[in-house]
Amino acid sequence: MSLISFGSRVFRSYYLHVLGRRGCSTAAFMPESAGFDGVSSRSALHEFSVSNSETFWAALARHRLSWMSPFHTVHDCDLSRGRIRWFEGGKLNVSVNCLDRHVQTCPEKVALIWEKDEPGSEVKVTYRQLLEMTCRLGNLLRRRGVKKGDCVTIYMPPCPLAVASMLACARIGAAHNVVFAGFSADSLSERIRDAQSSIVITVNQGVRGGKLTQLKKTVDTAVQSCPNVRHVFVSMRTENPVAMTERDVDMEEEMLKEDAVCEPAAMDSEDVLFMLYTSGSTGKPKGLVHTQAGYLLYAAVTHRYVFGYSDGDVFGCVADIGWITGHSYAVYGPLANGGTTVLFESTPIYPDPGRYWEMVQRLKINQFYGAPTAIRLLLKYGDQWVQKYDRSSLKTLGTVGEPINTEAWQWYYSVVGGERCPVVDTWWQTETGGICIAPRPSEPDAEIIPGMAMRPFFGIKPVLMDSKGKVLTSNDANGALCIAQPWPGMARTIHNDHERFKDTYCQQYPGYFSTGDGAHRSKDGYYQITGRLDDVINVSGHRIGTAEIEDVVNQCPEVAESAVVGYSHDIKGEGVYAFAVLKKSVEAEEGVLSKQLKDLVSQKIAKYASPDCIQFVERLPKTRSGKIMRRVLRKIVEGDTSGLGDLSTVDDPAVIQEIIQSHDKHF
Ligand code: 6R9
Repeated sequence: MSLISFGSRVFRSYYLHVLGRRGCSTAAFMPESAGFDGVSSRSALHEFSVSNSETFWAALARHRLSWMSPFHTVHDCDLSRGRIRWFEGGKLNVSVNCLDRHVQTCPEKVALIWEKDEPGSEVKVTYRQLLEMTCRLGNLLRRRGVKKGDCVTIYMPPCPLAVASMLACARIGAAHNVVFAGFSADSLSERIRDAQSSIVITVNQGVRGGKLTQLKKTVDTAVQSCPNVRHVFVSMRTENPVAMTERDVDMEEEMLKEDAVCEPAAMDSEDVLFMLYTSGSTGKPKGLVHTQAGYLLYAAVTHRYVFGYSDGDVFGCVADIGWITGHSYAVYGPLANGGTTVLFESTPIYPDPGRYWEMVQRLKINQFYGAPTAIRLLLKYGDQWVQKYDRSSLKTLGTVGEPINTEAWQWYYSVVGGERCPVVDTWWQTETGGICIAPRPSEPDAEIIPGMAMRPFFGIKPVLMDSKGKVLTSNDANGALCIAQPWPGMARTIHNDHERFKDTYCQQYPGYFSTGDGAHRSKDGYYQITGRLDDVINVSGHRIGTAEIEDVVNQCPEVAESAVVGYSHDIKGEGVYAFAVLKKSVEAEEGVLSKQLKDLVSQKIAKYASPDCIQFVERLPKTRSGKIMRRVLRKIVEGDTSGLGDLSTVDDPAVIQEIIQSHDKHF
């Protein structure tokens, strides 16, 4: 029998417990707001939250978090200097908030459902079990010399021991640095060195889509150039042995020797909780730093209100824990709320394209949160893969990571959700810590426009800037999306590079947090993200978002997905170049289809937006988190294939070669 802890040595008896007992209280809609004068609607509450942010956030922080000592200052921020501090004076422990307080009220409630690669082999872990794993691991880390303020690197796929590792760091006051377990040895080693970790936690092998990956071997290679690494903790995901050295620690065996009780460290609100590396516009990845109280509070309240999460629900976020979405909505938000959260180890098409919906049926998932890229992929395979399964448990469908085109949105809403579930297109970033713009919360039947993130979350005040850095005050406007005042979940700095943090986020529009994204505010004041600003094309002086063109191209029934980039054009400044992937089994004459697509764009947007060139490709280059790498496509179009830039995040480098070859042949 396979167990919570890999390799079946630890916690065998836990499986004997009856799981899923309820009995935790159900909170009414934001009960904290009862004390806010004159607040009777969602929009009044939003208005209150931005105009009285101290009162608003203080009430939530007191209500939602358990403190060891109370904070004395709600916030002390100066965005222009990149100074962001929340809940100073307060002390708390994040693992106590995510575990101990729920163990007190409902110890046998399921905290984690580990959806392993093989369907039907899920493993459930209760709050009591997860606390015990966390404590044993916390004690082991302490014994191996990890102190408050150190940073532990975690290189693991989604699994209970990965979550326990994150929480064990939080328990003893160490920061964690989760590196997506698909990164290469070079990328891992760069991140370990930058984070100055002396401990790395990994598994012997990963299992994904029926294939094994040699994670321990990758760590072995990576740490060769990390002289600070003293120990590598290895847990056994599979039965296959791996070579162990003096430096390596058999994690599960050592955990058994540790006490199951571990004193939580009293942390200041602004102590570091974790860092997470993400790519910027330059080559070097940046380690964004999140701190304790503000991050946890923001993850918890956005999780509860954006998705309408209630006690007893099963939350299914399929993002990997190596990304911010996995941190905030597979781990911290749901656990802070005492929820049941799914850890998804597999892929959307393993063993077949029905995987998500079969899982929804089997685990009775109530909120499903995934990426548009996966929706577009599944849409290609047809409705039958969805309709085979009972999806009546679903209440809310979420998307994140990139703009969702209308066709994918409609398919998600109609076919997956049977027109019953609101689709929440959630906009946010590693930098923002949690969701900032989303259709919900709002009055239950408030409108949701396909492909629009719609409404700012409580405490978020979005503004659009014009090219001169002036705030655009009217509606029906396009501009650079900034956020006008700090919120608790925002990143505090870039590890070891506060200057870069200030330059990138605080100084472009002094006094505002600059997101790097473009957005449209509709006539009715709703927000739509148009894509990274570096993905906006200027054609003959007209600004056009690549996402807008893609949206139209994707509406063509033959097209599965597309990517549009700008390239330098003698006359127009920039031309429009589209890459299109056709649906399986489509047999169309490329010349005819190309003309059809160009006409469609002229018709739906404007003639200037019509692609100058359309290249049909088998696949698009993507990062491992599923983002299309338009930067690389732009270089290919411009013939600059020797300077493709940082490719460390590319999922499959062969795709790039395929596209270069077909580009050279045809254009
Ligand atoms: C959470 C996450 C952030 C960038 C962000 C934006 C894009 C995310 C989006 C979206 C349109 C949405 N993005 N959500 N674009 N609509 N709903 O993805 O974090 O990996 O840091 O990426 O992703 O461009 O700036 P991260």
